[in-house]
Amino acid sequence: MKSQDFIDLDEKYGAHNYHPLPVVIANAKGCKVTDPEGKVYFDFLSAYSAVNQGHLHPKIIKAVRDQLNRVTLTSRAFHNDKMGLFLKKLCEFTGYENALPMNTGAEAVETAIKAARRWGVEVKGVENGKQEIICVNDNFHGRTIAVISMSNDPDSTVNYGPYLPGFKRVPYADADAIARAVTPNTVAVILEPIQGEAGVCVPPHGYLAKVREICTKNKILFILDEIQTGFCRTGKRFAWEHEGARPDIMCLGKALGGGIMPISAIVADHAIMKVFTPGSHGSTFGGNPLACAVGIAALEVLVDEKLDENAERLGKIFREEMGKIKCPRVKLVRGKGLLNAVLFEEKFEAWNVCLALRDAGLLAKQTHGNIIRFAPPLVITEKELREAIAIIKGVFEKIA
Ligand code: IF1
Repeated sequence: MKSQDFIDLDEKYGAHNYHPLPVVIANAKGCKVTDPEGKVYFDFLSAYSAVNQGHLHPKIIKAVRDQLNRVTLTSRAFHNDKMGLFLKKLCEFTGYENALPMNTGAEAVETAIKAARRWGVEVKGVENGKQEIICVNDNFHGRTIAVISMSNDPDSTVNYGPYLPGFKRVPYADADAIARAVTPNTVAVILEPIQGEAGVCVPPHGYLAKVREICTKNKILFILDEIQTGFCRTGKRFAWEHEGARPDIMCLGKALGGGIMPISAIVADHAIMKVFTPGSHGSTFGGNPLACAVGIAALEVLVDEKLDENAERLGKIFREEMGKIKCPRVKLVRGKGLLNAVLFEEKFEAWNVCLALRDAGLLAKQTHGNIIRFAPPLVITEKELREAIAIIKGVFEKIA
């Protein structure tokens, strides 16, 4: 079968809830993927930062194989001999006292919302049903009904009502707007330290620290969605570290699964996590031994290979070299670490650029029409990165 045959199958049998770049991936290794015809591409999307450790990392694959010979699923009705080790590792990696494992990013966000609402009643003293959570414009936290109730993106919200009440939305990167939105019923503020889907929007330095301060002053939980920015992507283990603005709850996902399977979690200290009591929350698959074996290896790879330092160093090179490319349609290159985006002028259709990049051997995806996100696996070497930049340069300099 050829690429087109696979695309036709998706079109015929799938729901049409995506419009993918016409390319089929059949194999992958490290920062490269291969199509059924054998053409090799740089992967500059990394499954939206879920493969920070690179495709098929040997250490993570070994952990999977070993665990497959033992046990894969127990449910939480029983203990298993992997979950505790995973939670310990995750707590040590993040610097929090407790972790609660789920599967997808959206579930981690749901878990954080539930934790905050309970904490609001049981610790802060808000009347149940009156809890308010402040979120920000252009957020992306996932696809569930609760989560899209925070969104102002018509693509992900239209005709899915009724939406969940209890959210108040304010402009992003405006700490004063958050302060103004606070009421005695506010239990939490939730935001992304860098907005991924919005086009890699980096807020001005100091924003996160100010939000942290507002939350502390008003006894409000500061929740950061580090699902896309976390696990070394921005040059630190977590993006909040750039400002020392430690959140009360972190939502984690994507790269926690090492590119193998969906694994998510929230982390928080005991004073917050204690609101969960037996039966109050859970998941059939959350904390399963296969996921935990993967998670342990995924975290070890980040530490052993110093992927934070690699992202920091190569990110600087990337932005510097991209800045040198002569393309009058490019307005701005922005990002942190290896989470970067190129902004073309307003109304520019970047889809054709992504097609040209594909033909030249590099996969990237546009967002909002005129923005292309560049986020390779963090295991990419400087030599590979420079090869990739040469490909991008070749394509960009041909744009009329
Ligand atoms: C898709 C976007 C990126 C996320 C943050 C939670 C989640 C995500 C900050 C939910 C997920 C994914 C979802 C994926 C595409 C991708 C995405 F374009 F949709 F917005 F990365 F920018 N918080 N982001 O970025 O995690 O439940 O999906 O595990 O196709 O929806 P999930």
